[in-house]
Amino acid sequence: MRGTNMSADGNVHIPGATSSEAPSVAEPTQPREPLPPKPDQQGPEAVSPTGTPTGAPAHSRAQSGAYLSTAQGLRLQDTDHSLKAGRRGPVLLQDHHLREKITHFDHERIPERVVHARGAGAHGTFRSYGAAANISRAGFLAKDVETPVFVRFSTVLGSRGSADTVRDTRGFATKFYTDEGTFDLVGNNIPVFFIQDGIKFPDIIHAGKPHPDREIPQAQSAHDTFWDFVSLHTEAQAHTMWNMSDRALPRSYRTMEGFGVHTFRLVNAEGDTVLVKFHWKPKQGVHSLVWEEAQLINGMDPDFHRRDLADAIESGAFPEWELGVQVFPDTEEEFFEGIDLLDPTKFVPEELAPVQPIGLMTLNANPVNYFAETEQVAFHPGHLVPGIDVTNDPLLQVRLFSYIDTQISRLGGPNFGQIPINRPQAPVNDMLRDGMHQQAVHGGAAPYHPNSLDGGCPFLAGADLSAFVDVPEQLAAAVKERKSPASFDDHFSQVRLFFRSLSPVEQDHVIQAYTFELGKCREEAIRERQLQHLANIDGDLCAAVAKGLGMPAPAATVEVADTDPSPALSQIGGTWPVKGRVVGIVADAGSDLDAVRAARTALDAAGIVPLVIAPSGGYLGAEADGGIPVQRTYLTARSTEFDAVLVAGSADPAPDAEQGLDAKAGEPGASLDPRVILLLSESFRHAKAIGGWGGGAAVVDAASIPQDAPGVAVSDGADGAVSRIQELLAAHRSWERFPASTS
Ligand code: HDE
Repeated sequence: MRGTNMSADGNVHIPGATSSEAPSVAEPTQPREPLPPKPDQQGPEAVSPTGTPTGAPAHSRAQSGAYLSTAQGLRLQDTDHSLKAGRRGPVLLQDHHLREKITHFDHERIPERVVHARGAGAHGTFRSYGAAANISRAGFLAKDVETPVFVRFSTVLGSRGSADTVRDTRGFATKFYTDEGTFDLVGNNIPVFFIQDGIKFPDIIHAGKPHPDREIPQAQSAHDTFWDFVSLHTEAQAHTMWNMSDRALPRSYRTMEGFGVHTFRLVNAEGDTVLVKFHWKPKQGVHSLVWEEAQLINGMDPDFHRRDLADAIESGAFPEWELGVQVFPDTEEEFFEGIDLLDPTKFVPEELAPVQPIGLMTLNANPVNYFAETEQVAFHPGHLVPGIDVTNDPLLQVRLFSYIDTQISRLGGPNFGQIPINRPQAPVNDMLRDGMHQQAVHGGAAPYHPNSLDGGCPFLAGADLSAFVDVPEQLAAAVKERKSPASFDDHFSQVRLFFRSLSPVEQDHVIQAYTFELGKCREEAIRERQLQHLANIDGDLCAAVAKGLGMPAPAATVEVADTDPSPALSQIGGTWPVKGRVVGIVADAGSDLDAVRAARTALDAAGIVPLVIAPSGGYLGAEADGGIPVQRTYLTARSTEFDAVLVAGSADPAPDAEQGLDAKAGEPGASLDPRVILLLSESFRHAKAIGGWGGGAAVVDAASIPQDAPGVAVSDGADGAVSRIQELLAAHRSWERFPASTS
């Protein structure tokens, strides 16, 4: 196959194919049916608007026919000229094709989500281990049951077109299409939330969104209104600290944990209940970007996370998460080890309640159409199934009002559940009727209950027939008032716990993040107010941030309880699978091409994507003789795209290195290409693995990278460097390269 997706010498697959067939240079003129979806793609299951299997292939909803038509199926002979009164005359109102085409175009946009507007989705399956079958009667949690899922990951603050790698919380929303109805687990990648009561959600979001006058900054928390609110509103300090940590800069959606945040109530077949917190544990490990890298990516590839997810699935590196639960006794006070389970600003350390795995989710197909699936998917925490119920967490309670409501304005009416991606895969017989965009054709005369005219249908089921039965709950005698329980008043102890549980390098990142964000606030009063909270959380943290801001560090004003650290909160110190990571190989015509070829094959075999970076595009070596296709040139490559870099060439300046047209170009006569030096120095700074052989050693030296530095693997041959680079990748980064200031 031609092109840079497939090498001429083998089967190394480079993801990112644009369509299911490689295009020809000449415009095709032979009529034919639309191309099928790409092999990695899958549409929503082909069920009817009321959940009945149609037996049709999922792709049956795509368009068919070889000829261009109107929306009514009328074939067209011309779509490039409007119907005019004379070639130089005005356009005629009569032009039905023009009016249909333009009118539809004018209405292509729908309102973006008010939060979580930017996202990426994927299809997959969830296979239950059966480990939760004794605590929940949910059918999809029984042993070995497989349930189709659709997941949408998102940022919170940015608009739909904003960049992926901003500092922010990520949404992690999963739709389980179970036989008993759809269950939505609408979580985040951070286990705590900014507010304890949903009535404040508009306040925190208004504070985080761009300023209302200039509408800046986009997708950022580093501005005055955000810090104004969180510093006046101390319950936000917990989530704010998580947002200042590496968790807010995930390397990939694939390397994020997910959390249901709230406590849920599970009920089993006997009616026994437990309280649980849901966790998604990525098999790929929890990994993050470093701040400078994240900022560079926002310019180099604002779609970084979206692309990474799609590429991984296309490459067969299917992302996997284990669903797990922390289980707590369902006691009257709803506390566990002194932690109020109804307070969503608190988490339960895993050392106190281990996460018990209950199933495995695998994402194995990309959507066919972004708008139809990822944009139109509608989640709702109130989409529950028998065996899973809500608690009285006041944040969750308000969410139960919000999510249906928002879909009505976003998706244009109350029938959003009939949009293909939202259709349940269980029979729907709901007595809800009519409304905008109704797609069902309801039969019968009596959409009410009870009736005799439709033979009494639909009937009510009991728990034995999978009906949802609200868990009866005894409520204590209480006063109606706008107040929170006293246990919600501790706003600092878990923030301290979180900070003190991190490794020194992670603590450094937190300090740098606070310093950066507060440094971007214009108002000194806000910085001062936030520093006071940091003083109450941790004196060393406060002192380090104050130093960076050039302000005095205040003394603590609040007594905060010390708790044991939770080592499980640190992301550093393990090894993880390397499938789906990206390695750049710098090579040129003078490189040992057999060694480059062998390195590509070895990396590909390990599930790693090898991208060859060369002075110019095309092939290294003659294409006809099995030349190696080049995926990036020195001009188009940037370190941010790679998890590790191998240097297999001399990095002589490329033909365009001295033209001065590119800010990265160097001085005339330089002995090495400045873009390669930049690539290596950035990779080194971002604690990425660097390897090389042959001429590579000299290039590493020229980039002022000590060959004996941690995470640098220069060896005589390709084999050694390639295997060492895989070991280094498994640890994600070589953090030990730089001493942490807090160690
Ligand atoms: Fe959401 N949230 N939220 N939220 N949320 C929405 O619903 C809302 C909260 C979360 O990929 C909206 O369909 C309120 C917590 C995710 O489509 C909206 C409150 C958590 C997504 C809404 C919260 C979340 C949303 C916007 C406080 C983590 C994206 C569009 C009471 C557990 C889902 C939409 C997707 C989306 C309201 C708090 C997670 C406006 C009122 C806590 C992952 O309904």
